[in-house]
Amino acid sequence: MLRTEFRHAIEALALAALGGWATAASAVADMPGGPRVNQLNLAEPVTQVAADLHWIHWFVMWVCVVIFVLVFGAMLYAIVKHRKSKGHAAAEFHESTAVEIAWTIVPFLIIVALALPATRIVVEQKDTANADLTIKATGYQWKWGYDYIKGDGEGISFLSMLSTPRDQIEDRNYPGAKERREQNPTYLMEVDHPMVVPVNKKVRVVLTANDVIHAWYIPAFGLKQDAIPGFVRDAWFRAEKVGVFRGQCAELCGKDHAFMPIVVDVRSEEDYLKWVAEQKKEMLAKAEDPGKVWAIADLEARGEKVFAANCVACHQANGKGVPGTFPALAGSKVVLGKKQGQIDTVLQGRPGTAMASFKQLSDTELAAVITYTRNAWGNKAPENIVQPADVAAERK
Ligand SMILES: [Cu+2]
Repeated sequence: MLRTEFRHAIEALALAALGGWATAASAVADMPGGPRVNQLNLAEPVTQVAADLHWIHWFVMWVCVVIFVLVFGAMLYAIVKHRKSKGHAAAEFHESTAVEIAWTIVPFLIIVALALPATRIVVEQKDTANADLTIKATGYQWKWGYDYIKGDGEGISFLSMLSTPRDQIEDRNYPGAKERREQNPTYLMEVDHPMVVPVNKKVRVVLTANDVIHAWYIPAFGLKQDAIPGFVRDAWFRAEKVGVFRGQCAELCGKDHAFMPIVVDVRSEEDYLKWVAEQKKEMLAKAEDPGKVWAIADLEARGEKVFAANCVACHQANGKGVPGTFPALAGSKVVLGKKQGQIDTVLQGRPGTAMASFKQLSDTELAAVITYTRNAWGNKAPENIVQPADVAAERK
């Protein structure tokens, strides 16, 4: 018995020593549109800017290598060739004008050689003029909102949220969660609605944020730009390949910073226009009458979905929250109290707490989710139904 345990321990040690790391890594597949297993270089470029960034990365790298070899080669040669044991004495001189001019001019020339191409690429990155399509990206804790504001698709607007199921993210209550997570090659890097753009078109991305600083980052596009509340920044890309490309929020933005991936679906011009037509049709169908009076069962069913998409990460599926961090909604004073109080909390957020404003959701969505919380988890609020008109009345 003890011998078996001993053997297992030895095996584990040997595996770790003999590349157990590589074996473990190979169980994970390359991510389509994301990093490859054991990828060492930068992401494969899909835009000219990304290709230029690759080039300058390796150019500077090789300049450093050449300087390194020259400087350390000369030092090593001097140390070995002129060592004291061979009878060499140190030369004593100072104020050598020739040397001083050389060590000023040579680094200056190196800096200029590095700065010229770098400047050209920075200027290229910042040139957002003459875009074919302009999309506003807004960072929220913790999702992205996309509004197509100019070009084909103008008027399309949606939220883009993590679509990895909670049962893969949390081990605790879900048998087999770990296995499902390992079999999902786009784990935490997938969204319900990706940004869709046409190939070979200049897309200008206008960035801002609703709460804290986020950053929009797609490595394959060579694009990374902070999204700052109260400010507007812009960037651009022209994707040269059809396909799906993935990135993540690149500015630490709170609890779920790791859970707001960015997915861009690059399509052929034709497929893009098809998508635009579909979206427009869907938007027309979805345009809800904000004056509609709903039945409570319909509001609850709708609200459960809104809760699962927007609230569950903090308040949890069982409505119990996370003690000490995120308040429970089951038995909550706000949820069981006057409806205006809860509508205000959801619309404005609670300054100084993690509760953000959810005013970007529609009146119907907010009415549905509030009604859901007032009737779920054994809650029996006296005012148990909130209609879209109630929410509209509280909006400022
Ligand atoms: Cu973020």
